[in-house]
Amino acid sequence: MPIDLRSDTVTLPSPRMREAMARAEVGDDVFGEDPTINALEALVAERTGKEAAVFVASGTMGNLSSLLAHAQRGQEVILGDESHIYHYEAGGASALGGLVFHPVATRDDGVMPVEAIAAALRPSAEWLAPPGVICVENTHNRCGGAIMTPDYIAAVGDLARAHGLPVHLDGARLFNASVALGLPLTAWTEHVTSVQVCLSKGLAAPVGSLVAGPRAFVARARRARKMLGGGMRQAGVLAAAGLVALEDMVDRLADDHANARLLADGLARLPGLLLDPGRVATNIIVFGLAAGLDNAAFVDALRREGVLVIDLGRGRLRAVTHYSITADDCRTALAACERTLARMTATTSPA
Ligand code: TLP
Repeated sequence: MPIDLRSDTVTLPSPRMREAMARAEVGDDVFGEDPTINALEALVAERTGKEAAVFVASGTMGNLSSLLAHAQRGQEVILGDESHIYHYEAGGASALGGLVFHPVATRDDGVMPVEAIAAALRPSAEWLAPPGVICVENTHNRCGGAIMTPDYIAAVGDLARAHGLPVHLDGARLFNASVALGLPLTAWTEHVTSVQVCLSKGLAAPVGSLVAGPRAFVARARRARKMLGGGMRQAGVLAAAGLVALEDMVDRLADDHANARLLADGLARLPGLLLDPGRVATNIIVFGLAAGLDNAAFVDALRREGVLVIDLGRGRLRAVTHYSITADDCRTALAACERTLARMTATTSPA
């Protein structure tokens, strides 16, 4: 078995999840009659301090349903130019919702300065696409799992309120931020209109995300979910795994963070590898290679050593710790990185 550091999405369901899935009480969720889904939605609404929540198939569907519920065709989605919605969600909001992405420059620490967001809000004029929603992401995937502080999210919330706009939080890994800072989800969610949280990343459930927010918004998100083909029937078998994820898997994210620290500190010491370990705050490590070393060649050579990482493009590589990665795996992966880099450096240096 390779040491798979490509993503925390590769996590397999725990034995307790599989048992819960087999035993789950189910019904037709499109009729609102699946008791396990209803329980999961109620629990996530409570944890996020929102009026209601809806279970969706994926983080992508959760974000898209949210954007469709917040904004009208021809309106702008103000979002980070390094955000997941902008890079990796197949342009769904534009293709399916007629929304216009307005990307805002993101700093290396994942923050879009509030002044930059403010500058992106176009004034009212018949020739300008008006803003419809502001999106933030926490933790920040492409910026190395960086945590956005509650104060920052509050400042974005204040700006949005002043302009009468909703804020959507892509909280695919909000549980990581919560465990890392020892704060409840509400420390962030109280400042935003809606939030999407994933059960299928570090929490290791096989499928599913939830969107939470005000009751009227969630009703619109449910309609959008249906329109996208995401109205599921006896999906309580999936929600059952999600309930176990929330019970068993949240606190243990601290282990993933400790393993990421171990790996990051080791990687930062390797010649040819570029990483500021001080930037690593949760379970994601984004790093680079010194000039002259090829990222794709590194990923390939490391795969042959039994360690998988991914190339994010633009000179960045990513390693993610999760439920099936132990501290020993991190030590083994480090040794493999060291050997790989030593070989690559030997072949690129002049004879
Ligand atoms: N991210 C995945 C994939 O992009 C490959 C990963 O491996 O990190 N928001 C954020 C911040 C995410 O990181 C992801 C998944 C999503 C949304 C989308 O979730 P899914 O994959 O469930 O649609």
